[in-house]
Amino acid sequence: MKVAPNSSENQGERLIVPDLAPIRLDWPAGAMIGLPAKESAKKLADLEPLFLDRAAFHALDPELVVYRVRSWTPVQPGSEGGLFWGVTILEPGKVGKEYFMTHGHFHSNPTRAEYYCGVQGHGLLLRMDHQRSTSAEEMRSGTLHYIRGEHAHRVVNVGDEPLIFWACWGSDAGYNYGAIREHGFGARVLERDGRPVVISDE
Ligand code: PAN
Ligand code: ZN
Repeated sequence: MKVAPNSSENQGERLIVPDLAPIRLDWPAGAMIGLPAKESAKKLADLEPLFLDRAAFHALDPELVVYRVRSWTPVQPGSEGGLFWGVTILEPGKVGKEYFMTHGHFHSNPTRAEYYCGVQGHGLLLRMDHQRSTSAEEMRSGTLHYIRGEHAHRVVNVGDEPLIFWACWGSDAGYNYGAIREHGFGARVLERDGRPVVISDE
């Protein structure tokens, strides 16, 4: 709907000029239509130090795409007070007994929280504080997760179909991958007797 700037209904009002193209989401498919969404992919090779079973890791194709992230960043990364929007599509699979997972990160700015929202598949959201206390929470279609700014977060696909979740986070949240790359999380998710179990990694 367009409102004419000088119609009798809005005399004297200042109109906001829309500077962002409208977009549509295909929620269950993890698709964003009609915007300059960026897509990035993480391959096994990008996740090299994270998995427990080194031999199993090296037996797999390093070019295998483990997950894709589509994101919309309508303001500059790092600008204060803006919001980013994105979706992650995490493939099913395992390295040895360990399920495919995202790299995981702390936000550089620990005051910047995030929402995750599951739309397809079965996953576990791992959260970890700076004392390495780690918890796991089920993700399924319809689950909504509020992640505190100070908590590291990683998602593990424990199902047999792609796990799709949407996310909203601050444009000045930033990513700190280093601590996770070096020390991992306080727990891992492994398959035992056909079921996922969360085991301490301390
Ligand atoms: C998400 C993640 C996305 C991929 O958008 O960046 O799921 O996970 P990694 O960044 O750990 O590879 C998010 O948490 N943004 O802040
Ligand atoms: Zn995050």
